[in-house]
Amino acid sequence: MRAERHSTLSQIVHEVVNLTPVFDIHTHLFDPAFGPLVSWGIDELLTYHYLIAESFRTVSDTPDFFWKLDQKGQADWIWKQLFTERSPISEACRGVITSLHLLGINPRQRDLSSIRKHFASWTAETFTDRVLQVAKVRKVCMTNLPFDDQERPYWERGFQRHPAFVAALRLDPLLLEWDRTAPQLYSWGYDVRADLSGKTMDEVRRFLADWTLKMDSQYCMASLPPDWRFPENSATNRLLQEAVLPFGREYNQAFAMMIGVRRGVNPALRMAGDSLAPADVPSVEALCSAYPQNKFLCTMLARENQHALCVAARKFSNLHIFGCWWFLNNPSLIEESMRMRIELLGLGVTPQHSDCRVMDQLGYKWNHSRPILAKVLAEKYGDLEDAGWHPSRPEIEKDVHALLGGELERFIGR
Ligand code: RAT
Ligand code: ZN
Repeated sequence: MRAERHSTLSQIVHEVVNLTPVFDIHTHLFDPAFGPLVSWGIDELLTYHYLIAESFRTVSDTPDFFWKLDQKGQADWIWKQLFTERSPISEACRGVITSLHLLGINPRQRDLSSIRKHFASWTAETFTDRVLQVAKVRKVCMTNLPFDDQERPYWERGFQRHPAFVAALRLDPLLLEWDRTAPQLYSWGYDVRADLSGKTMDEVRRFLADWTLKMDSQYCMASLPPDWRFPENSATNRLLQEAVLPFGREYNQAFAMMIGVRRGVNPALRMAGDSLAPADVPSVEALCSAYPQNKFLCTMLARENQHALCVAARKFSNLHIFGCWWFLNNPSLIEESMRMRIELLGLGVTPQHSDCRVMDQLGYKWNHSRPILAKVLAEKYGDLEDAGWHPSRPEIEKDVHALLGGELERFIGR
């Protein structure tokens, strides 16, 4: 009887998790209106930086030869190294296979040129709509960089926005490379100074407000190195405290922190050369405590930080934690962290985001994460049932909606 009840409940949970549309709160995807900046198709999938890093595990050469190839040549080489000379068993490799499968492309022949032909009939627009439908993603948050010379002109000109794509204002250059960013802001008409004196902070706030309105940004964000500390006297913290946080309070914009990346640990791998280290959770707690009127989102890259970060979120209602980021986006670690977060935080968390860079990846990332969420939730609802609480389907639907982006929308007030 108990086993039967659990299996019906588990079936309902799996169904609901599979059907609930997701708000994917952090990606590097672009609205199709960004034309050439939109990344999709098999060559982009194969040259994803996760796969570049893995492909160099298979050879002892330095990567120089690889960077001289055009993208098709790079994709051919990665396909050979990771898909034909050995089985594509890693999570990122499996992702390529799942992405193809979800698009109805059978990769069994192991023939890259015939796979390429399947993509020829799509445009960025039709492909985007197809992927959103297959992945059951209702809303995608981009990562938008006004400092980027390719991206900025689209915002300045304006464009017809796709209803599923929303923006997030990325601030890494502002917070981490002020020396280089100050002249750029100055040349755009903001009266800022390299030494942060004079009207600098007012002008940075004006810049943030202008771009938030231009993009209709949902929140602003930065990725911070593991050695970021708060409080501490640094240009990063001054800009944060005197510009970003006052702006956030005035415009009701949460500040998202992605902490723990060590950029360029192996520069020869270029974008694939970043690594990680444990970050400092007490700094996040100190920030949340010092600025109770600000809202903070946070994810950390190191597995070692996940427990303390959950505890921090229990202490500060202005802190919302999210995602299994990058090196944590693997089934074993996703399961561990989802279980821990739900046990410690209930539904007040966004357990996953995709971090997709290539449109096709939306299918695989959610296809791989949903069953894990369903497994963990089925277990938790089963335990609840044993304790005498019988969750109804509408209640489960409401909970899953919260976990798949709804709670984040509530938290940021959008
Ligand atoms: O996961 C990634 O693709 C990384 O390259 C980073 O972009 C990271 O997600 C970030 O937003 O900094
Ligand atoms: Zn990212």
